[in-house]
Amino acid sequence: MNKTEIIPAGLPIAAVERDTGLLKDTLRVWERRYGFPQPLRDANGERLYPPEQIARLRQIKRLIDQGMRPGKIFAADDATLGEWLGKEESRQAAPAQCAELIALLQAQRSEELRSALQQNLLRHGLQRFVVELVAPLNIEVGLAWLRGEITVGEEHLYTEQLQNVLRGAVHALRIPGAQPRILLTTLPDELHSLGLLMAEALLVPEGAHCTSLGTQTPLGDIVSTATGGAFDIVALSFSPHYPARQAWAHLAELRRLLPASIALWAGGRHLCERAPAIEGLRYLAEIDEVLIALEAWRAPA
Ligand code: B12
Repeated sequence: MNKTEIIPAGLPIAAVERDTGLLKDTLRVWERRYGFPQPLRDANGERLYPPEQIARLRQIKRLIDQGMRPGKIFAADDATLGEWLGKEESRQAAPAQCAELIALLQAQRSEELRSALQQNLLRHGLQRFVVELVAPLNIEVGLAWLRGEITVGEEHLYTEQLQNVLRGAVHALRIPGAQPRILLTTLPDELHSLGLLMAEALLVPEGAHCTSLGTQTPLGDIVSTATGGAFDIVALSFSPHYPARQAWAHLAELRRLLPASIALWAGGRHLCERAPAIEGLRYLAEIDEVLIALEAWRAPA
């Protein structure tokens, strides 16, 4: 949000539905059943949700996505909720640098953030930087947003600085005539773009040619670009925000439209559980699995 805008007391129900992914009906039922959320009312009597209630709703949605019952969640206090959320995301302890980098982000010291990222990249090398620092850092940034410790604006700032650093490094490593030719993008409604750049940063040092279309490419355009540009592989990225069922349906359709000679890779941890097997489609749960997929593609049949 622009800092000069007047900040309203809260958001209307439709905006809360968009932000949290919780249906309007669910919000109203919870209000009756659990006494939360407790929206304010505007001059016309319409519900207005204050930011701190929206922050808590996001946390509740995360836990429900993990299979926890609403009754159990609503009975918990803030500390317990925080504990559950911390456990769920931090599969392994985040590297020590994450806290320092997030502090720079919170202070909006973007130049220092960029230079700290750059130093880490030089220290570890591009591929290790992506796998060992950027992947856990993304999770920490997402959690900080969830806890209301950073704003969406700061999330954008983070993405911009990281993109600058990664793009610079990838650009310096490109070689002409590299093989295979890999086309990277996301489907419409998927705005998260870092997965594309992270995959590129792992693939280009291995001598692959990568072209990224950025986010939100319609299926038809993916097919025409992949065939017209003589690509060998189409690689897509899905954030946890993208509904898995929707992804599987679009992937089946895309697989049907693409020539069999073009491989299709779908990156996204949450797509891999209970995923329908589709011939000619490879699911990749973690970012470094792209290297295994590349090796398999290159191996003689
Ligand atoms: C930066 C960011 C944003 C930026 C994106 C800017 C940009 N240009 O990319 C902005 C501010 C726009 C944004 C918006 C939103 N975001 Co956001 N965002 C993030 C953040 C911090 C990083 C996302 C990212 O790109 N990660 C990089 C990828 C690679 O990491 P990953 O998704 O964890 O992927 C892993 C695997 O799935 C796999 N993988 C993924 N892609 C690929 C691709 C290949 C080829 C391979 C091999 C593997 C692979 O590898 C990764 C780890 O090894 C995450 C936090 C997080 N935990 O990721 C939240 C997060 C994804 N966002 C979230 C939400 C809720 C939103 C918004 C709804 C609200 C908001 N924050 O404003 C909107 C929705 C936008 C939309 N319609 O898509 C939630 C999603 C929760 C959920 N389960 O639904 C997260 C998880 C934050 C959180 N902790 O709640 N976001």
